[in-house]
Amino acid sequence: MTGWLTRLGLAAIIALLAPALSPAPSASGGLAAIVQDDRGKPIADVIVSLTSPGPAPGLHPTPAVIDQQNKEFVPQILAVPVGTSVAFPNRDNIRHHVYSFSPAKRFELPLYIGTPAAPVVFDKPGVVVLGCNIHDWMVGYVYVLATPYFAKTAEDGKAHLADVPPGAYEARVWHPRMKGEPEKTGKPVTIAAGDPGQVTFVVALKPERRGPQRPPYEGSSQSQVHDRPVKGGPS
Ligand SMILES: [Cu+2]
Repeated sequence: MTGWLTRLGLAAIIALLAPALSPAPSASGGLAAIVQDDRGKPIADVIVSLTSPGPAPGLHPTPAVIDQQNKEFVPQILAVPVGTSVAFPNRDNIRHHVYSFSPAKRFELPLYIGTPAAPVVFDKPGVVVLGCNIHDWMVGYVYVLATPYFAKTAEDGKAHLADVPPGAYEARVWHPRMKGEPEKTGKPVTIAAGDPGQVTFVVALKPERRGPQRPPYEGSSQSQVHDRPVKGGPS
């Protein structure tokens, strides 16, 4: 028993020391981004991304999750690299019916409780607007990027992009309610090893629409296919 405890203690000490013992990270840089409106108010949930004109960097997608919780998508805005599989577990005790008609990923997860059998693989860059066929107000976004370098701003409007190889990049921002195209937000930035660069974006958002809404169907005639089921009861 004592030996076991000693080993446990040793393991804990090693775990604590490991970050200090591990080799120094390879020379890479980072970028501190600040996103605010024209009055200097920070804007949260903005995706800041870096693209470079050079050879496409390797993407290392790791599985992600968007919950349905209290009849909302959580997180409401998720940025992922191309090739990411996203699971859509339903944490509510009512059924959801998640779908998207966006060109970057059309899919449908018919009425379900719990976790659908297969996650959805987001295999093309672009904005994927999520909806639920039962709950009109449920709207979410998967922003699929062809770059591994991106981050989402926190409540203070700040995002930090770490582990970016030094070089010349273009920084862009995206938010579902942003006025204008993300391509037009581009700012040239230079990432230097060990010296976090800084960039500030001033972004204008369209007013938030409250109340029941459906995600835009982007011109799809299929928008008529999903007639609303008759709503009844508390769902
Ligand atoms: Cu729903």
